[in-house]
Amino acid sequence: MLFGRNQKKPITLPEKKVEEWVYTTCGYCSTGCAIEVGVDSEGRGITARGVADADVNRGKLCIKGIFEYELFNTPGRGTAPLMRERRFDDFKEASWDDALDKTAAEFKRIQEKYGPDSVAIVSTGQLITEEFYTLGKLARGCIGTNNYDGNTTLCMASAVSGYKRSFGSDGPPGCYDDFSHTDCLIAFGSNLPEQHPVIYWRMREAREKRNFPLIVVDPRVTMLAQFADIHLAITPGTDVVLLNALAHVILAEGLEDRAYIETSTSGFAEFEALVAQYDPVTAAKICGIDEDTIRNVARLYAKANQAMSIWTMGINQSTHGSDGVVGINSLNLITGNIGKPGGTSLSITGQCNAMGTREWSSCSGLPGYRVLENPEHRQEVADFWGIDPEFFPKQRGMAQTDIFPAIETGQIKALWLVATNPMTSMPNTARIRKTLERLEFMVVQDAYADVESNEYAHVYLPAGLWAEKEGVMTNTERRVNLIKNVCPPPGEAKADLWIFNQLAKRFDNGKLINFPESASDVFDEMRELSKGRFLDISGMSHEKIEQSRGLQWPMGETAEEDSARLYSDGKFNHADGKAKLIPLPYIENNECPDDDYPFWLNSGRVVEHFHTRTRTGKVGNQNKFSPTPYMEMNPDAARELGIEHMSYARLTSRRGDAVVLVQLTQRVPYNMVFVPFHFHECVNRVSLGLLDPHSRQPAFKQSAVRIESVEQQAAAAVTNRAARSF
Ligand SMILES: Nc1nc2c(c(=O)[nH]1)N[C@H]1C(S)=C(S)[C@@H](COP(=O)(O)OP(=O)(O)OC[C@H]3O[C@@H](n4cnc5c(=O)[nH]c(N)nc54)[C@H](O)[C@@H]3O)O[C@H]1N2
Ligand SMILES: Nc1nc2c(c(=O)[nH]1)N[C@H]1C(S)=C(S)[C@@H](COP(=O)(O)OP(=O)(O)OC[C@H]3O[C@@H](n4cnc5c(=O)[nH]c(N)nc54)[C@H](O)[C@@H]3O)O[C@H]1N2
Ligand code: SF4
Ligand SMILES: [Mo]
Repeated sequence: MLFGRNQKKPITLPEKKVEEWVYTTCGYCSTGCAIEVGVDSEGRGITARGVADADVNRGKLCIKGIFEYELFNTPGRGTAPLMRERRFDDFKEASWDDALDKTAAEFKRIQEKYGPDSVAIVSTGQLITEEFYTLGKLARGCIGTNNYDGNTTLCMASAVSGYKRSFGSDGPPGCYDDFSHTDCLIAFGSNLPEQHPVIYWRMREAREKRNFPLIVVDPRVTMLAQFADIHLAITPGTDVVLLNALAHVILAEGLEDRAYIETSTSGFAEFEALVAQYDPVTAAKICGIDEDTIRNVARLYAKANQAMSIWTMGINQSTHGSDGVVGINSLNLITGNIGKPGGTSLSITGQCNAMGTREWSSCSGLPGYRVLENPEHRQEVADFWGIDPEFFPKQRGMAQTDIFPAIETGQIKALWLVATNPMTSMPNTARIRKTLERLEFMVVQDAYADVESNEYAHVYLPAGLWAEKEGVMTNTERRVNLIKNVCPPPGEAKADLWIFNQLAKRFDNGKLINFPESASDVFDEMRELSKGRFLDISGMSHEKIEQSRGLQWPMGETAEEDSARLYSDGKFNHADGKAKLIPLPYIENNECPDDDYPFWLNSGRVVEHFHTRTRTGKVGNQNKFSPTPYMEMNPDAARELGIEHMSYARLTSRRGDAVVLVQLTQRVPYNMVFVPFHFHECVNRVSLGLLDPHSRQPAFKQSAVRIESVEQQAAAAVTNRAARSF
């Protein structure tokens, strides 16, 4: 018998008749890979490939991007507007006019009865930027509610808040090219190989060439941690303590960049006084990293010619999320590692266009990083749109995580969800259910009619997704890239831009404000509004963006090139031009394990699925690899509880319970379990989600549970329901 090579047949790809390749950008994660979709003679997307000369991905795609074109034909899509009088009645198909008339009429009725802010809008990080800008016009300029925010509060709010506190503005200062220049990298709470596979590939390639040390801070042994030189298995929620201790060692040993601190930062004295209290011995007791390792890492980082930090949800989703970001920024400020090749504080963004919503949606302010609190900003935008500035609120309204409690207390009576699925993604599902039942009126605007939150809607508006539409998105490294239209949305479904424009016509100010129909006309407005601002995009156009395979802001009108980095001149956006070093006292305020609930509950993601699986749950090549809700559990802990590998277990918290399949692995420590959050009626039935005081982001990664084994058959019934086989 022959083994090995001789026996292998060459791989053959099924012949596909591609007539045209259409340029797009991936609509899943924020890496921002450029994709070409192969379209056949009937205009159907039939295959895809990475764009070879796109700097971001250089021809690579991950498993989600490769099969994204299959979404055009997935079950569960909304193909007509739906309406019902009473919640839980059967939905009936409706015309667009009826659905939009009803929506506008109900918003107006409720606003008249309970005040303008009684209607809330919760949007997303997954629309196209031109759509975000248009939704902002509609929400701020026409509907006039102040309670308008996005699911980015679940995701990037801590990064935004931390950037603003340290540097005076949002906007990640670095780029992927920094991996090619760095001499040391720390990754905090970020599982790049699974969550940003192509950024990971860029990092790994750079590391193979230059062999810089990789330090991973994560309570789990993630795939990234497996490849690290040093893995710091931190006690959950205590990164701030580690960061204070690293700064302590750097200052105590004189390893800081004095010149940079003097010219480019303020607040050093207070910062130094605070970190003096966090010597490695004291810190080790709280954060669980031994004192010598803390010292070694501090020296390695500070002595590197240039060092960089990246982070994702392990930092942001904590009651100390914003402080964690500030701590990372301060580490880079005291070592002079901002705005230089290989030296940066780079938050790895989550959703494909979480950056676009921060820049242009007006969610927490006004477009182009303008704020409601600034009268000049209100005037500029009102003049540009042609409305009275008094129409705008004078300060920011509620964050997404405050909107839901305000529904509970009756302050908010109507809710419009745009491309977000809180029934699965918010903590404490039972509470969210009760909350949504209190609404007088709810609208869901989603690409999928079978999205769980739609159970509670009175009106459902079917939307196009990804390349069924057209426009730009901004990725983690501030790169604005283009999605071109591949095919129309299915049935009667419409692009979100069209839906916003039609709804605007039903409000008084919608007659004053111009709502262009094409994405490139909307882009022209954004370009105009961006002139001279930090996020200037006036030197870009859809054509230039496609030609360059994406351009990084700022790029002013006369600029010849885009900008790889921010703050390279050492000037920041606080009034004095300096970055702030902010002291961060640590107070333990999470729900920690105790005798009744002895395990940390950690949650996150797997590579195959995206969020609440409305999309990836229906793509064969994703769902088949990760079909069931499961839990990573340490074998030693399991043995003591009599729980076996591949058996079922019940997780119980103070909120509720969930049943999961047990995967025994040393990936998690003895007192922790990890559950992917992709499945409905699973981990978010038990999670708590205490809020960060600055960013209002929930601590999805820290709460406490107890665990017991469950009889096999009873469990299978529960998990099958959660896995919803499509
Ligand atoms: N395949 C896939 N990719 C995605 C997504 C997806 O759903 N699927 N979603 C996208 C989005 S929106 C986001 S926000 C990103 C998220 O990307 P990541 O943040 O990389 O992913 P998570 O799995 O949520 O969490 C990362 C790690 O945080 C660790 N962690 C938990 N607690 C702590 C702590 O106290 N300190 C530290 N240092 N670490 C901790 C967890 O153990 C986990 O390994 O992924 C994006 N990419
Ligand atoms: N326990 C736990 N919970 C978490 C997290 C965690 O780590 N642990 N992570 C949190 C994070 S970081 C995030 S970002 C959130 C994500 O939470 P969600 O935003 O609620 O989850 P998604 O499934 O991404 O929801 C997006 C919806 O938009 C729809 N959609 C996609 N494209 C379009 C479009 O172009 N137009 C319209 N109208 N609809 C579209 C999709 O079908 C889907 O229903 O979850 C959070 N929840
Ligand atoms: S890494 Fe992110 S952007 Fe790139 S193909 Fe995968 S999901 Fe899409
Ligand atoms: Mo996210």
